[in-house]
Amino acid sequence: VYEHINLMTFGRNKTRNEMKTLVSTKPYCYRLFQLHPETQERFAKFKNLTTIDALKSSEEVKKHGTTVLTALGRILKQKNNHEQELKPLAESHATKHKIPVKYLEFICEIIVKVIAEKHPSDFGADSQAAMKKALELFRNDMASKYKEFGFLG
Ligand code: MNH
Repeated sequence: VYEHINLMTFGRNKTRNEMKTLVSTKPYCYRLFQLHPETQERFAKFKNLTTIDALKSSEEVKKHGTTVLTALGRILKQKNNHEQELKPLAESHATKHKIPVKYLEFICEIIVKVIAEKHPSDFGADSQAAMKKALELFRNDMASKYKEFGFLG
């Protein structure tokens, strides 16, 4: 399904490091919590971060953002052959962290928005649409795995 997704439009002439900078994580990790405070409640380790400033400057939040994007990047790169990467992620998010699909939708939306804001010339309408589609497929697969683990998310 991922074949038609031209994620490469987004990264065609970029080296790995340039891609990393492009998708720098800091701005959206706190934005999820800012826009959707209920999502922060799922993170025991971020309980002490009660102000936007604290969230913005937290190295822990930044580090978690990198963890998330690294995992997401690995999955997207596999273009649909992601069963092995997706399964443990779906399992932990269904049975341990209990993250509803709606929350995945929130973070995906923010990821696209932030990249578009930060890099308008590298991430135009086509790339945005491709990325949105890819993330939608990712969420659908997460949702069906969730069901296998008995979480209706
Ligand atoms: Mn998430 C941990 C990837 C969305 C809440 N998440 C992890 C880990 C990875 C990860 C990798 C570390 C390994 C593991 O526990 O499985 N998370 C993702 C990806 C997305 C994602 C790729 C979507 C894209 N996660 C979300 C959302 C929430 C969330 C949305 C909450 C609203 N995640 C968690 C929590 C942990 C976690 C809570 C555990 C954090 C900790 O205590 O270290």
